[in-house]
Amino acid sequence: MNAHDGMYIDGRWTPASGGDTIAVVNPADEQVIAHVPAGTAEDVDAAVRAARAALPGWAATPPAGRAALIAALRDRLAARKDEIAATVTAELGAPEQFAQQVHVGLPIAVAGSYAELAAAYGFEERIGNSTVFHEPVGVVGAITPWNYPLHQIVAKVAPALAAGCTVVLKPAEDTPLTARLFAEAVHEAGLPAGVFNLVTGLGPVAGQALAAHEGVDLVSFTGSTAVGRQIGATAGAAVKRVALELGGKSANVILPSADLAKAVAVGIANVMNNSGQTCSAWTRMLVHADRYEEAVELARAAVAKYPAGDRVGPLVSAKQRERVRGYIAKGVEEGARLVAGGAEAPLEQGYYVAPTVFADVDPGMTIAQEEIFGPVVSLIRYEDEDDALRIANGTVYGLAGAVWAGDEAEAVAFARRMDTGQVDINGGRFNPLAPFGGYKQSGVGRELGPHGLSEYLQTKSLQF
Ligand code: TXE
Repeated sequence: MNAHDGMYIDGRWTPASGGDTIAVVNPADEQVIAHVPAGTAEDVDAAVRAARAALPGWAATPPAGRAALIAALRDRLAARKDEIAATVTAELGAPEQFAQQVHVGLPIAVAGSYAELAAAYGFEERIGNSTVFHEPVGVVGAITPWNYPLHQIVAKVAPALAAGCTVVLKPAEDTPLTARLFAEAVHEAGLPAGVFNLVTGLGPVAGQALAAHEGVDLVSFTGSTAVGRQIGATAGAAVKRVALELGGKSANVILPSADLAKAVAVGIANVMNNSGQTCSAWTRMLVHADRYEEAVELARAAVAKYPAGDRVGPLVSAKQRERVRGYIAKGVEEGARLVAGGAEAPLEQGYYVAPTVFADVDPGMTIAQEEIFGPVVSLIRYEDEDDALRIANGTVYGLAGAVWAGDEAEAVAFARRMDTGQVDINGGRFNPLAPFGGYKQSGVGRELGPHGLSEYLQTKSLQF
């Protein structure tokens, strides 16, 4: 067996305990490109044992030592940037440039930020007559989705390592090849054996076993709300820490004073990126009634610049494509006006969905309430600011959002009233240190920056 056909456990490529494998499919041409082992509960157990054994040594490594190894990991990822980007393109279908810049560029920046934070973080503080130590939670079970295969891994593993935790990763079954390259980078960086372990496998088998394992102290999950609920319940019953990053239905609120053409163009691009498979995507565009038809025409023109194919890649799987097409059909059925796109397949081969814009979307419609996770934007009309706020806050989710206004202070005032974890003002700019995570049913906990690091810590206070 090729060493890399196994799992990465205790610093070694280890054969899986069972013979089952998972086929990895290129969603652009529907061809099988590889097989990976389908890990079992036994494999998960071996990985958790390795992580437990490595915990005391890693937790006791001074922060500067942990920082140096995270920096080495960042360097290894950067050195293999092209190969990782090509792998993301092959297993997710991401357009090449987007794979390079976002899928790989962003996690390299995040890994770099944790190399710095590990060294600089205040793991010890004085409060009155007490000394408070921020200590690692322990063994982390990380369960990641396929939509940003490398970023989702780095956003969990880098802060966990910075905190002094050890990790068992169960990546999504659709995109395990990027996860294997990450494990290779960990190995090349020289992290001690057992500090990071990888078990590929199916969610209900390997994922379930990891979430339920009594040797895991914290489960960090990103994925669907349905699975997140189950994981939260399991963790609650075992009284163990849990972090959940779930779905979103983010509002892009364009106030009357905004530059409408810019807001609509950037809003459409935001949802077309990654074919709409972004939990923070601004899928509901809220426009004042007076400028609504103008916005519809701008959206029609903007989406025409994003044809399915090179610009907008396929969805990750046939399952996701059918799900998204189902939502588009539902939108038509419930009476929304199709401005562009539709449920028909735009290309003969590959899991593509036509970039789609709906107008006359009522805030209560299914397409305005549920996460579609495809290149679909809904334009919703509002009458005044209070109405816009009611609509923006009127879903079970609260992950992200955007506000556009002529005056920044006006946009900020509106953003402060939104029930959501992150808001971009007049377009915003990605900040790898800003906390990311949900209000309401979008999740529990935060990722990125110092807030993301603190998720992996627990406090101990000594009184003098
Ligand atoms: O998610 P799953 P799916 C949303 C998005 C998408 C929908 C379905 O709306 O259309 O979820 O996607 C593992 N115990 N998001 O079906 O199943 C699984 O192996 C433990 C939003 O792909 O939740 C994978 O590693 N683990 C999102 C991970 O959970 C289990 C990103 C996510 O898969 C498990 C992805 C179980 N019982 C989808 N079942 C975001 N928030 O970014 C599955 N898994």
